[in-house]
Amino acid sequence: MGTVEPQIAAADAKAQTADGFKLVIDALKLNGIDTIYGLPGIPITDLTRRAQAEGLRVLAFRHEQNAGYAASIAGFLTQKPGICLTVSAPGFLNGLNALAHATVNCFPMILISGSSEREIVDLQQGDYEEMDQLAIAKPVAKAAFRVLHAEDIGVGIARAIRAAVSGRPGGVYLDLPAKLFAQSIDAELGKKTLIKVVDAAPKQIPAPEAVKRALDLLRSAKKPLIILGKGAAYAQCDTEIRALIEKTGIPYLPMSMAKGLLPDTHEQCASAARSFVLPGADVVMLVGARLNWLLSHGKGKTWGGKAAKDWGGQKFIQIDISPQEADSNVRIDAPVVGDIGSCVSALLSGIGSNFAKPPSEWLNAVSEKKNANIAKMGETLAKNPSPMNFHSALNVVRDIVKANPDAMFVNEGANALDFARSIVDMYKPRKRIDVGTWGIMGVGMGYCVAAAVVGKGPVIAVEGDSAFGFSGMEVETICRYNLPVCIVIMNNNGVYKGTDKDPTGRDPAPTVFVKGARYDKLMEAFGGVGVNASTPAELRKAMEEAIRSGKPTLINAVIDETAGTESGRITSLNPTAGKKK
Ligand code: ADP
Ligand code: TPW
Ligand code: MG
Repeated sequence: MGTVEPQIAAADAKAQTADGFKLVIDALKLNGIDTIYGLPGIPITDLTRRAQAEGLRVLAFRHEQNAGYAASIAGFLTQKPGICLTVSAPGFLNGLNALAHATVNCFPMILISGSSEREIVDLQQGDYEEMDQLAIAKPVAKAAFRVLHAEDIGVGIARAIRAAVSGRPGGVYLDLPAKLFAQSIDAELGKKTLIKVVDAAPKQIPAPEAVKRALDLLRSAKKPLIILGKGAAYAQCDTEIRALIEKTGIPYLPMSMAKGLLPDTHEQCASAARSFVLPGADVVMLVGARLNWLLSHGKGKTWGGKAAKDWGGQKFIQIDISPQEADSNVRIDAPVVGDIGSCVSALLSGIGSNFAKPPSEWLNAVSEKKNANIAKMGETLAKNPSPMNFHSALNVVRDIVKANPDAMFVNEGANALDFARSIVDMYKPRKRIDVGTWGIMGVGMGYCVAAAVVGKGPVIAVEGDSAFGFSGMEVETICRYNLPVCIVIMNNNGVYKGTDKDPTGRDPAPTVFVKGARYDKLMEAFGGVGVNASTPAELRKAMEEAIRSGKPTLINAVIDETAGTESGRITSLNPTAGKKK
């Protein structure tokens, strides 16, 4: 027998080692992660290629922020951490916005960024894209880790997954320096270092006395109200939540991303009587919703308080996984800490089958108010003004969503958001995704990509023309992957309105854009379908065709530029010159 050919020996040796790239990919796969949202470049280009070769879906974006938003909402929709992959310094910073967004919204996400050489970064010797990314990520992440050695990749990914999805979900940063990827270790040894995370988001059972306290309070109520937040949507215990609402007979209010947990047309839905039920209720049960600005901090006139900072007379029950959430704005009389599935199940067993429905005076008053408001809205929607306004355009969207209840609905803008939220009914859980806790612009196209990839069905996006601009280039991504996304731009020539003027007459006003812009042409540039719609009939035809064909479509809906209001429905938060607080 001769000696082994040198090339074969080298190949054999190589076959028995695993490099950093492979270990990262294997660790993700081992934990059921099948999609990466990212943007390639040094040092992660090969990671994107090899992940694709190994069967992961790798969706490449035009800007990391949009990849990050996609990852964050994929986390919300699936309860698995959405993965965003970026290059170092600038790519990392572009992704960081989305990481902060994930943390603020309680979405599980992992931002994985390549980083430069530690020794050079730490001595600040000016490496390519040098930045201490770990330190920068920490304040906006739920947790942040760095892996320096190939044999620690398994632990690094396991810790990142656990941190992202356990307890209150959030954004996790994982720093992978360039040198890590090239490190090779024995393949068998490498395999043993990988961890398949067991029970990543353990159930958290509420204490029986907390459940009893909450039920006692609920039973004592004369005017009870339940508020469902996006935590309730995230928890994926839709049947239990529906049973809780229906067995108690209590009116409920869905926060925007909880719309559809029960159909918005449900008789107990009090959305159309919001300004009546909030100040009117005596006991309010919050299910996965924080008393932040979106609920006026639980106080002030919205809640029947005499002045802006006065508490109303309500008592609160709060179901939340975070033990620190209670009392963050007003007193919580009955906190129930645990995961929503376990908490709602515990409440349901306590309720049994003979819970006394709320007094009929309360229920009648709520439905009277609600019916009057719905009738009023019906009249407005039936009008057909020229040019088209938000109402007449959204009346069409409302019908299309009703006919396609499984479609994902993405929504951002100011007026484009506020009007759509109240006009477009949702019929199924986790179908509406929007600007979230920060009310940010820019989530639109990233959300569309993730919604199409995760939801596997049609996506309808209603976008303000300003909002769309933040992520508009991703229409190329939507066309490239041929996703069934129908984008409707509410084009009113600007931010809130298109009518502002520069008092000096020199420039366009800061809130206005090119008049009569044709966003539909942008879509055509990449092979998608572009339609300009000036009437509800044209809009309807184009949306129906988009849903039928499944082709990437952008409809430029021409909206009366005078129709909107400043800041949409949150005008009160907008400080204007000379305004007294
Ligand atoms: P919204 O904006 O819809 O009012 P928030 O984002 O303010 O909702 O609140 C969501 C809340 O839900 C957070 O306080 C979070 O801790 C909580 N939460 C998220 N997931 C769960 C879960 N699985 N079980 C219990 N609470 C959860
Ligand atoms: C990241 C401030 C809130 S709403 C909005 C801006 C710029 C755009 C409103 O115009 P649009 O909607 O989208 O055309 P419409 O229908 O009222 O005309 N930067 C970020 N987030 C926010 N929220 C802003 C700026 C803002
Ligand atoms: Mg606009």
